[in-house]
Amino acid sequence: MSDKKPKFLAVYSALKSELLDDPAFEFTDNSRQWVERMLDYNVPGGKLNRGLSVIDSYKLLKEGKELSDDEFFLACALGWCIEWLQAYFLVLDDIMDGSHTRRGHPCWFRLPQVGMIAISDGLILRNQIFRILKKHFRGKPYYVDLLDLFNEVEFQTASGQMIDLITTLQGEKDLSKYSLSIHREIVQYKTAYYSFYLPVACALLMAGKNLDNHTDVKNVLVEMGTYFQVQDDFLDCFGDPEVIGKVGTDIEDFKCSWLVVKALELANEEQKKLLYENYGKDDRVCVGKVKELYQTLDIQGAFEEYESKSYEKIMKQIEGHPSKAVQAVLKSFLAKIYKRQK
Ligand code: DMA
Ligand code: MG
Ligand code: MG
Ligand code: MG
Repeated sequence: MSDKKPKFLAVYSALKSELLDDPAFEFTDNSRQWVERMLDYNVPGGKLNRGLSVIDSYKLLKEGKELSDDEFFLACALGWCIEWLQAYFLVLDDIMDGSHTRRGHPCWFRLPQVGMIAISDGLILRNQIFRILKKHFRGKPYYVDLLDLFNEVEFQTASGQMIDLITTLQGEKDLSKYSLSIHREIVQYKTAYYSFYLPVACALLMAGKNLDNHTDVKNVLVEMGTYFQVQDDFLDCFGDPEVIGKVGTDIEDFKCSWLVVKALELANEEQKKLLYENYGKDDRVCVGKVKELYQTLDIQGAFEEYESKSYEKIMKQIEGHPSKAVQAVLKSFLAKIYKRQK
């Protein structure tokens, strides 16, 4: 199905039209134009992996049976709810991280007319998820479970963002406090649940499954999500901005990134001192020194080792799963992200 993406994008247009005609709010031309521009700028421009994963997962769970038009639309709508959730978190994340670019364009809040209106837009994006769910899933037997799922995952992600941010306060006091276990906790919460567990959980609910019976799938997906965020940390420093569409800010922001944790592990006393003196400074020269140290310590090599070990570990976990259909879902996910450049 190579025409999946255009069909998925067509559902975006349909959902957007519905939201712009939401009878619960009296739109003016002005507010309607604002929301439309805000949506087009922030929702559809990413890789769409999370959204498309819902369709793929649902298909695999149906073991190859063709989806009806209705089923296809619903799987797309859930996929878009995840893309909306992601847009909401990214709009706010870019403010909090002081980022400049996203998906090859200035971050939404960097646009002169937008600024802190972006916070309001984030809230609108968040609320629209539940407008979409209400309109299309209210009558479904799994509606309550769907609401609960989105609420739980949003709570996990927001909590992850909080610890991502407050951990830097500790790092500023004593960088050597950063550890793999702190890093793991942050990335699990801020990234793994919404990016990996949520799409599959949506598909499971649509297929009439009870999520309580699928904690093993959840564990594999959380492991995959963790690996995905380590890649994100790596690309923040070593990725090509032209390819990833954003310029990294983790070093300037004092983030508890996988790279700095690894560097602390490998550095001698002198190199640690260099890190203490230059990490977390919004200064080109300091950032350059940190990057240079990463090269000296061959953090790139350490990452490659992590990447292949992690791949093997996840593959083993997947192959231990009793269902071939579930294995296929998980393997297709892993294949999509293994050695990704963006
Ligand atoms: C982002 O982590 C996590 C969420 C929930 C948006 P990040 O700040 O490393 O993401 P990015 O590198 O895309 O700004
Ligand atoms: Mg960020
Ligand atoms: Mg962030
Ligand atoms: Mg990042």
